[in-house]
Amino acid sequence: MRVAAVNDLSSFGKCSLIADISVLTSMGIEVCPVPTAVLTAQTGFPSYYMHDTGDMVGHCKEEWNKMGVTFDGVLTGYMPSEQVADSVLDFVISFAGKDNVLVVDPVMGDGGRCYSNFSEKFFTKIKKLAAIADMITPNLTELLLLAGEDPKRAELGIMNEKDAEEIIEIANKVRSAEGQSIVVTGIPGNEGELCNLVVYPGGTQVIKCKSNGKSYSGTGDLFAAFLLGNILNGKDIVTAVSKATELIGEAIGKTASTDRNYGVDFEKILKSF
Ligand code: PXL
Repeated sequence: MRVAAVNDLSSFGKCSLIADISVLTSMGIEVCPVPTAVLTAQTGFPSYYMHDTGDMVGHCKEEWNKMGVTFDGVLTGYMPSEQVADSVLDFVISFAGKDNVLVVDPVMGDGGRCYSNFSEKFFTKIKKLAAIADMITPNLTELLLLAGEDPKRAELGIMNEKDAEEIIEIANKVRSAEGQSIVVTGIPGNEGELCNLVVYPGGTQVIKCKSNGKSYSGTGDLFAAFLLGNILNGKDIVTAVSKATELIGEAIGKTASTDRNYGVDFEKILKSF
């Protein structure tokens, strides 16, 4: 099995390519990174430097087409600009198809707020990418953005069945095709619980894990990578979401830092998954 992981490389934050490469490699899956940017730390830190990788995504597309390589899965995450998002769309059109699995994590914001790279033009590209994906893994802020609703409503949580029904309704508005699955990640539940809500061709389900109520950097990336790995390893969507939810809960439980920017200590638990 081989996956193209289209994401940034951030030295601090335990996110993006670090998460993708660690998780998928530990599952016996080859990872070919497509670096969208290189950063000293993820953009939630008060200060960071971002190195522009130029048209690396475009060169990956051209060179890999010359090599005639194919992928069983394509995973996309953070993109720094509208221009890079455009190249990612080209890359995906070139390498994702009906014979492989495309997972799009529409990284745009969190906690009701958009990240600094967000613009209307950027949003247009992300919407195009999300529309052609087999699976998308937005957090609540990103789901609301994709549904054309106010992201500030991201204070929504799942405290009861009615809350879940409301989020399912929004997810169904975003779903581009009957065959598409949407996993809404990191929704706050009762007593610090973390909920992931999956809307898939066979139905809907809320899957929960224990948490300390903090929203750590990189958990969405770990989740998306482990979800794709499980799907490629033959698990059904509900089992894959359950296992990915368990991984995040365990990783949060083992995390020493209370500073969300440093991410979770997933290294401590990966070998037991
Ligand atoms: O985990 C999402 C993410 C990925 N990459 C970078 C980020 C963020 C979230 O802030 O800044 C560079």
